[in-house]
Amino acid sequence: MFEKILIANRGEIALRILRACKELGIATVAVHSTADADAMHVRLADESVCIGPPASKDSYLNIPSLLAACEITGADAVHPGYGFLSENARFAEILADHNLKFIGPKAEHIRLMGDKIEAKKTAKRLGIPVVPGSDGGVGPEDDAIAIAREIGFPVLVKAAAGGGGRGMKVAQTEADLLMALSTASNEAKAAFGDASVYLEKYLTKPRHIEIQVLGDGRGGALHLGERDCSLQRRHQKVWEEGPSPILSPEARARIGGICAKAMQDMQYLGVGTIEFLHEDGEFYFIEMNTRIQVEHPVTEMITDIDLVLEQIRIAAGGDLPCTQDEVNIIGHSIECRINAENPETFRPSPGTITQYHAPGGLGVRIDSAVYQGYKIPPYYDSLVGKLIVHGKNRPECLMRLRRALDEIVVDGVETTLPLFRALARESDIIEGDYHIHWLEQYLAGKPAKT
Ligand code: MV4
Repeated sequence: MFEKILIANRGEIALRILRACKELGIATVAVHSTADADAMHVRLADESVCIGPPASKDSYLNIPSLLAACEITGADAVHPGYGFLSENARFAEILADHNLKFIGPKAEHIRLMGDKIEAKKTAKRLGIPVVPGSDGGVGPEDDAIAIAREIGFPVLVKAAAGGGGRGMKVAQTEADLLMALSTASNEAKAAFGDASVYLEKYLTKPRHIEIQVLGDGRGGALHLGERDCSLQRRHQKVWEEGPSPILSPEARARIGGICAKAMQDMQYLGVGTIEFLHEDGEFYFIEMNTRIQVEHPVTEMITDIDLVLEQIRIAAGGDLPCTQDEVNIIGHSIECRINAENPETFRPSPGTITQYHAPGGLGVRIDSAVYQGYKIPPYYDSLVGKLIVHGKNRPECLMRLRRALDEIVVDGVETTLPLFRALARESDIIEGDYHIHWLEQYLAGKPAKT
């Protein structure tokens, strides 16, 4: 097992990783920018190193500074959390070159899944159902109109280097297609330095359902059920839950089995998420994420498997925690991402938290790194914390969620809590009747207060 882990992240996920390290008896090194000197992850770690000024590119993304921090403290492994360097294959390779363990998948798999065209080809080859589309990139030499006719309109132009909704354009008809291709390609070139684009059938009202997987890197792999992350705004997840309100145990076992088999075949190492769109009872692969995700607690609550702890154990060469037969989905869990933002305009609201009270009681979990008097800096994402609730079924989970949302206090900054208090009382939400456009339609129908 590792002796000392450097946590290359901040905020709630740094704290989450620290907790797993404590349980495993592993010493911890926090790194921080000058803006995060007062952060909770710095206080709770065994040691800390300041790695640069506030801007992420100069601190949390600064590879030479991180290597120096490992060297100074004698850390033998690095946990990247999510965001920042978590899906940077080059970082994983550089750590290996310095005899440091990257707590995450093999660099080749990170790189493969970072290219959405290659990821989709791999998924298809491994038997995962994919969205009908161009088999590979669509270049100037290709007859895009013929490909799109074959797929059927509307079609979606996606960037190979995109993901998370960046660089997408819908073409409703043939007349829109050439414009959509050039716009998407130019935007992709500007944003990612890679102009490659591909075409997919545009699904109009799907749900976003993702399967959690875990592999030992030697051909052993499990699936841990799904999370329904359809409630999003501008490609930012807002509310995640598991199991999906619309999936039967048979459908779960089927798609989960396909995903686990694919991960066995590629000898995947560590945690991963296979993202699907789901429409009319069918799953369509869109992307794979090779990191621990923000919403991982939903899966932890319904499987009782500590995903971050397992990430660390597996990176150190350990075995999977159980067999597929031993994975049981128990009850229901919902996570609300509480952001320091105006709940109507979503404008960030950094500043000092003047009053803070964490809710408690049966089935209530808070993953957060804030405290009363903490000043949320303006340089990073606006996540204040995650409220995660568990119940033996969805109605009980919603009941506990409403109670916890009424109890929590976060004053001094604006937060998205009022939005969650409203959502937890909406009939479509209570019935589980929503899709990827539901939240934006709901917000558009609720004019902002003057
Ligand atoms: C799609 C789609 C419809 N059809 N692909 C957006 C983020 C990226 N991961 C994939 N995305 C989409 N891909 C096809 N073929 C609709 C979206 C999409 C979306 C997906 C998941 C959650 C929210 C979304 C919001 C808008 C569009």
